[in-house]
Amino acid sequence: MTAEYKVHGDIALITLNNPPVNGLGYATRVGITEALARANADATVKAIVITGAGKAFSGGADIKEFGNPKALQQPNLLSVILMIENSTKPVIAAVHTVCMGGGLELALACHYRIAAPGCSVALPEVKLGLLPGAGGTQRLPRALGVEPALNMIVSGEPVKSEMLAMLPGQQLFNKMAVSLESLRDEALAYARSVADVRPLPLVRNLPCKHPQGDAYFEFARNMVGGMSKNFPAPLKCVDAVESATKNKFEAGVLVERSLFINLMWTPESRALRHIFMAQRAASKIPDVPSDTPLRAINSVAVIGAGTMGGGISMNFLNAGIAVKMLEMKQEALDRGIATIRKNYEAQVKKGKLKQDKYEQRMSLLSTTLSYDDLKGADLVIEAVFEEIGVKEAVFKELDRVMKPGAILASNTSTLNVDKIASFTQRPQDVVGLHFFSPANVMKLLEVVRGAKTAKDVLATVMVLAKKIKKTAVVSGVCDGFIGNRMIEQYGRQGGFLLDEGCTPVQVDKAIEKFGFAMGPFRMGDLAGNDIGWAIRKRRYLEKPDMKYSKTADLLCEKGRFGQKTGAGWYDYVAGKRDAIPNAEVVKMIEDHRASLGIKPRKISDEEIVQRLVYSLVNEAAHILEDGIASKASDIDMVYLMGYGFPIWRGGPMNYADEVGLFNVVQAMHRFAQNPLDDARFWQPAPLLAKLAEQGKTFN
Ligand code: T1G
Repeated sequence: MTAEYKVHGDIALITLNNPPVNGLGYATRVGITEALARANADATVKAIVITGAGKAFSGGADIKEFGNPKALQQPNLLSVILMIENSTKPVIAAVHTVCMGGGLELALACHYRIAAPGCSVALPEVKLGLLPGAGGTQRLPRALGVEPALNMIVSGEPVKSEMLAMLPGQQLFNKMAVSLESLRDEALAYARSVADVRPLPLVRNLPCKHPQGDAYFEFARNMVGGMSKNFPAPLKCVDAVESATKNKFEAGVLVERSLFINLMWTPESRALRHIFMAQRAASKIPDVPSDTPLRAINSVAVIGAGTMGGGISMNFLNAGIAVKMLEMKQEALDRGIATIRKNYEAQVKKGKLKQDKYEQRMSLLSTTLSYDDLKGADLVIEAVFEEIGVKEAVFKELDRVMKPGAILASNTSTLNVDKIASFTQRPQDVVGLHFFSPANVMKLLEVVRGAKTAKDVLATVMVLAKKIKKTAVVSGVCDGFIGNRMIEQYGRQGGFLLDEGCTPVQVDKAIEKFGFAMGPFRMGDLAGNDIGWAIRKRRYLEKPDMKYSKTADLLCEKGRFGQKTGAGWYDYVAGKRDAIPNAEVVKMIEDHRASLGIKPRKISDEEIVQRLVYSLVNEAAHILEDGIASKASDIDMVYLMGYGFPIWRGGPMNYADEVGLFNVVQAMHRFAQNPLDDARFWQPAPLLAKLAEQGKTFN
């Protein structure tokens, strides 16, 4: 039953019960209307309380229903809300834990609201590229005041109930309960106390004005417009709230409705809703049951106190998990600790971290020069030099000292995790945890599943990833896992584009206009061109017939490794990150092109973007075929969280779906005609060709 009904004396109690967050899906909406009708028909009932079972009052409309007719099936949320407002008996919302989106809109339609302290109250629709579509933009300003309401609607951020109850003149909460535990009984008592009060108060009848209306909303538009480039919803939120101050309630609701419906069909909203579901889907591994018992992780060991080791350690310290860092030499340990301190002190200086929190985190960090000190750790992560011989030595030692059941993880970004596991007697305990640099900042974590990695190890690291605020995506074992395997093709296209007539600036600008944080050449300069150089040397020894541009090698032969050498594809001034185009590099590209007998041609930004992005899509389709990734949305999460793909486009696979796979395949056929490109690569992956032919999508 998704809306339980029980009468306590003369008060009817309706309890929403649609786990996990009492989403207001169709069945729940029907349940509410039936319960309301029953309460209104029962003469012994004097008032009605609505509350939520479990860990939410309500998380809002059921996002899983969006885009399908069920979301609009009567009774839709608007009808439920009207039924509450038209009830002949007072309806009291007893809110707790989570009261968001449509859940808050439902509460706002009630005649009274009582809240438990600690309840997260929000209208987060803007984070889905929407705006509150069931009266929230019209009622919240009336209940809370225009400015606090607009701030909540434009940010989508939750505010604690007790904070809102303190706002002067607020009429959102008529009463604060003493506690979560006493909320229900207090709500029943409060209902009795207002049962005979007439007229029934309605939020819609409250005034909604702002003393400096036009000036305030102009200011709001300038602020919001500046922060929401590429996202249409925030400015529409301003329009909707402004309409509440300028129109009667009924007219304002119509404005809200039309804005909401229009936003629902924007590609940006589809992308954000896709990301919301993709983020949660990533933690589900098809063949690992959700109730798999987890291994306890109370202490972590990190091998290597370099940039990666230090960054990785910080993630666990931030989550309150003790870390023991091991190095070969004391000065390496000292350097590592100093770097961690510097990072935290910078956060304290910016006011992002309290001094006592910083000290508490540092108290969880210890160091050692001896493997024997690690044996008690529940998880050990090696972040040593990216060379298989070094990994072998480390894992042989770990196999010797670590207690049975400890998880042995490698932070390798390109080496074979099965090979690494074979250095131990316990391959079932070995897994790849590929953090992205800077490891304490980047949200993405590729969890590399070895052939023998145990299911409880996977389940454990997926839950741990959430605890250290990472978005974890499971990858199978292949060269480059998911992200780096795709970026190889992206980088190859970048090289071909230079050989065919582009400059680094033109390629970077085109893809940055598309929305990438950085184009391939600025990114190479940031990461270090020598890293790609070393990978190309190894990789193209293994695949001698793989076609690729030698331009990047020529650049590295000049020692132009990027920001770390003050010069790469661009020049850099010490202490600044501005990428300054360099005429010699352009000349080097032109000379190389001439040496190949290539006549440069003008290449459009559209072709640049399509070749860069569709190379990701085609390689991703192969990754899906090879079972390296289990779902297309996982690949989107990798590229959104780890490679700067524009959020408002939802990831490469979502973007390809938006363009239409038929059109992607057509473009690939064109690229395959280009003799300077790699025609073999541009053969659409069979999965992509099949989906395109069937008019289907990846997601
Ligand atoms: N609809 C459907 N499923 C939802 C959901 C929702 N609104 N919110 C959460 N879930 C699922 C989620 O997919 C996951 O499922 C599980 O609940 C736990 O979520 C007209 C149109 C509520 C703060 O945007 O912010 O109302 O993975 O892992 O960390 O104006 O979920 O277990 O299968 O995030 O404790 C507006 C979105 C909707 C709220 C809980 N509401 N949700 O966080 O758990 S639009 C939102 C959240 C709307 C009206 C409009 C969070 C949470 P699974 P979780 P959590």
